[in-house]
Amino acid sequence: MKSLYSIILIVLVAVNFQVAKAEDGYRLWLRYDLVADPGILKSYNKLIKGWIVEGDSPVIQSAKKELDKGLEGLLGHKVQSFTSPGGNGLVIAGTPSGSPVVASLKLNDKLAGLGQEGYLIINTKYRNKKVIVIASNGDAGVLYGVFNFLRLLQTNQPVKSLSITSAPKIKIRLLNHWDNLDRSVERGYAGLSLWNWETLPGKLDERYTDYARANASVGINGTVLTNVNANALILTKDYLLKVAALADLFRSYGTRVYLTARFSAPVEIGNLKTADPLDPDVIKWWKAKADEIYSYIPDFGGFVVKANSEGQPGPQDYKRTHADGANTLADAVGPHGGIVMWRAFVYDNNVPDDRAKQAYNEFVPLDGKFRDNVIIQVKNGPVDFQPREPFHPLFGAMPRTPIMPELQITQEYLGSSTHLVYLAPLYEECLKSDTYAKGKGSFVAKVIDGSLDNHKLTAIAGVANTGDVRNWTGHPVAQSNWYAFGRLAWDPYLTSEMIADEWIRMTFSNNQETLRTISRIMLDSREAAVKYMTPLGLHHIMYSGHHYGPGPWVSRGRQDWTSVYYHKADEKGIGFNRTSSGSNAVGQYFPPVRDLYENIVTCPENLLLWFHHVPWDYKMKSGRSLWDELCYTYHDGVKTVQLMQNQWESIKGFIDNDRFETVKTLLIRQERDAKIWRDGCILYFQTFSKKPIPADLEKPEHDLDYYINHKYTDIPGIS
Ligand code: GCV
Repeated sequence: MKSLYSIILIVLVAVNFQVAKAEDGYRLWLRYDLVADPGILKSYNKLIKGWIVEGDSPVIQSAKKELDKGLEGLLGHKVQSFTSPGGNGLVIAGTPSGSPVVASLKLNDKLAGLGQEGYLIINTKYRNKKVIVIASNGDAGVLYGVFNFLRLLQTNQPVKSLSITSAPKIKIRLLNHWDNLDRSVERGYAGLSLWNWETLPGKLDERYTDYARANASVGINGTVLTNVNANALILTKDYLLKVAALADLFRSYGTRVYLTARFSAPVEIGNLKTADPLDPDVIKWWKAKADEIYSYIPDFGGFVVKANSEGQPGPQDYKRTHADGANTLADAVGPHGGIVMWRAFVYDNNVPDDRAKQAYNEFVPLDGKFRDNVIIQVKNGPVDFQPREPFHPLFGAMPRTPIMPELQITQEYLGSSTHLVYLAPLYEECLKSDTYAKGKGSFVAKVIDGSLDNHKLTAIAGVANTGDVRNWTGHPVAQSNWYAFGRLAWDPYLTSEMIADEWIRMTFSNNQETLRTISRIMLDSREAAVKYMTPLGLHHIMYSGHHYGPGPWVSRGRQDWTSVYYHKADEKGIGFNRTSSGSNAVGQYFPPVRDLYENIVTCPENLLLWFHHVPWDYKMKSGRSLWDELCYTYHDGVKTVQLMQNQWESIKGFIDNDRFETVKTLLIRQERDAKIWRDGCILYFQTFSKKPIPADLEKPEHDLDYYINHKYTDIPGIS
């Protein structure tokens, strides 16, 4: 018996070593390695004998290439392509208008309502032969269907009786790159910008194609190439020709290009004396600029604009409203089919009101005043991409204006590319929040997919975490945030668990134990980060420059950029009173959300200090005092990171050594820096609470000064 066990063990180890190949992360989740399970591989090889993709458009060419490459890798041999169907086991992909074979299948009824990007994947018969059909009304849908089909194989799903229909719930699904023309990336932690402006338009790096493939594989259909802190030069001819070269390439993957527009461009590059959006010359200039852009890029998507925010120019410089500004640009791109995404991330230190309230105050009175091709881009929460925020009160509050969410994929406030933090739970928390704008069930997801207020223009943006490092995102697991954003943009009703499951299978392994372990780590990681950084509703208490480490003591400079403005710790307690007796930010939410937050008893404890200034002795639901709860929660966060390390260790040998070691090393750093957050914050807040750290908790290794003066030497993006 004992020897039987040994044989089984040897076989298992051998199988695992076979999959544990060298891996640098470049292939992302599109690895297409041979299906490891022999039974599953056999069943796929039995069902898939060849493929036929009819149509000549560049997007269909991309679909062909992907299917060819994917099948060869996954099935372990070149899978024949056919020009006409004959035998069993063909994968047929195309549109009724571009593919006579697909047309003859008479799928029009089934395809109705799926639009140009939706698709179906079914097992059916063609001239009495068993086939798998991937069909769409549009070429992009065929490409998305091909990626979905390959995902089924990558994740080892049965493909014998498929009946899949899928269509995006949100029309425009974008990455926003905060990339500068000198290739630095604002809040980027993965090297330089992907866009090599010096070598464009002549040289088209292979990375551009792989970037487009990765986006298309999750249904991202647009990319904003430049930083919202915009440089007007991008709108000059030389740069536009470079942009056009990228647009030509991305087009073959169904991806449109967008740019950020600097509001003062008419002055900076147009030699006008003003950028007043109602000035006739300015209006003329934007129209001419739009005509020029469309002459190079016929399917240019439009502009994103950050105006009158953090020092950026805007219409208010001329005593005009955000609507005046947005409409002038919208009128310029509108005739060409372009849109304007106007950001609501506006706040001003000179405005005495709570920063969290300012966007709502500014934008709600403008509801209904924007052109039809304007959409308001709103961050998920009212402050700024914090580890946890309540949903932004603008969701649901402007029923006559399309609203799109802006999520952050790059981990500006969540440990950059050093901490393992899977962000899908953060995105999901926002999307599934009930705004009650039209009664129960008015989820943020319904606001943004247009169903709540019947809007046709729908969009979603994610601030990219990509750069030119070999594995694209720095931390190997940060790739999952790019993936998760795309999947949720396609369908905001998916769950974090489902998305993690797919991503892990494609990126690491289909082995059940490995899958369970990595999934557990990922799903717990966001809450862990919240706990060791900003528990119980604390926010904006990071170091002021780099945002990586703690800085609750930051009190100098512009007050809405300090930490003391947000935590308001004093001898009595801690937290920002945003109830009706304080800033009344709660008043911006619809009842009963407003009442829920207003009342300290019903306010969720994970947002308590966001909405309330709470006495140190306040009794929490656990029975502990607020002070003790704060200490325990900080410690829980660090403990979870320690657990994550042990869990990660348990998959050694079950995945490739390269990525195993990279993540292991980063988790050690994450634990070290989570302790810095924990101990720095506890020691600082203790100067107000004057209470002891609970006896059973580990004591800080250093004194407060150490944490205040701490410098990081090994964190990307910080020097
Ligand atoms: C692009 C925060 C970030 C800035 C960013 C800004 C924005 O303030 O720290 O780097 O600027 O948000 O979203 O406009």
